[in-house]
Amino acid sequence: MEYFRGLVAALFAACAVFAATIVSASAQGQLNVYCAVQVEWCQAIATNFQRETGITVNMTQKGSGETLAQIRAEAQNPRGDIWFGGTGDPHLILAEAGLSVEYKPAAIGELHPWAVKQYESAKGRSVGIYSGAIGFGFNTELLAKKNIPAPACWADLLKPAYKGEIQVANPNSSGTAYTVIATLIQLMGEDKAFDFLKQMHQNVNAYPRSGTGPIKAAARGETAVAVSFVHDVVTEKNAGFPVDYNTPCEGTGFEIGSMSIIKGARNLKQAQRFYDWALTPAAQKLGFDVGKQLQMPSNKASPLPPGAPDLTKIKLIDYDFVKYGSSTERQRLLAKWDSDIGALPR
Ligand code: S7P
Repeated sequence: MEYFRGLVAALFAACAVFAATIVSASAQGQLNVYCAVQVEWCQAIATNFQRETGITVNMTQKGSGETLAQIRAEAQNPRGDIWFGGTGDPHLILAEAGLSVEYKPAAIGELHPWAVKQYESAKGRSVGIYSGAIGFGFNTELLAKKNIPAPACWADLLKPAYKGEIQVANPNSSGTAYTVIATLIQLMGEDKAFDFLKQMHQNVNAYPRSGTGPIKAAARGETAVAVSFVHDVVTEKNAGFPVDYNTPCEGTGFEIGSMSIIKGARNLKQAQRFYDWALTPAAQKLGFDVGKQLQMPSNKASPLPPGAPDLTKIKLIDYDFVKYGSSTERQRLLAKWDSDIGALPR
């Protein structure tokens, strides 16, 4: 009987703790995060933020172009509270459309100038969380087997040796691929850039949906060359795949991976708390810790992850984020890509 009483008391105590946990979790509220980095990193921010704050995180992972399209489609009835990650241009488009809200993060004074530039370009409606450069990833074993040199310059991608050997993502869904197009235009001028893309089309075997699709395909030996962010190449290399990268000899573009609070966010306070948290060095380590993600973090106190491409050693163009982050320019270029490149036979 004594044993039975003890058991009942223990059960009551456990129920009370459980109920208190639920009350405290719901008291902290919830947060709906749209996440455009790789899924391991997305899961880590959800788990860690939830553990540290008691705020329940619901996370959806998608590419940059797809996230922009979703937020636009939901504008009358927003379901997301915050957009974390993805290339900076679509975040600027969101800001220009008035679909994100101003917020001055506590850490603004601790950020690299490029991250603050994103904040200023968006008139306070977005901020840089990381940066990375475009380059060429390649499968070293496949290239050796086929006796093809690793591409070192944009011009190399047009050579007959690469026929059917290259992948680059579709710019409609992928922020990475849009960055590639904007980069080529800034390097060569628009007409030459589209001529280049037309010629390169002869060598392209697929335009996957996701920006990391091409380098994952190269890692698996399904394509020899991937045009992608070079940090994504190192991630595959660290996972043991025979890949390496070069950055283009003519110069290359880069991203300011960004974050924005969605207009009409139902959980605004929680979104602001996440915004501040995501800019701390402790949170900025998570991408590397869990998914070996190797972007350059935006907080000056966050160290460059070991093995990450050093942007100061890459020939970067003076990327015009405002121009290529304007919705008219983006829509015009995507329509042109669809008609001039996407519609070409293969
Ligand atoms: O892996 C991380 C990363 O390269 O992915 C983001 C990218 O925009 C999302 O993929 P999409 O190209 O499919 O949009 C980059 O911001 C990030 O560095």
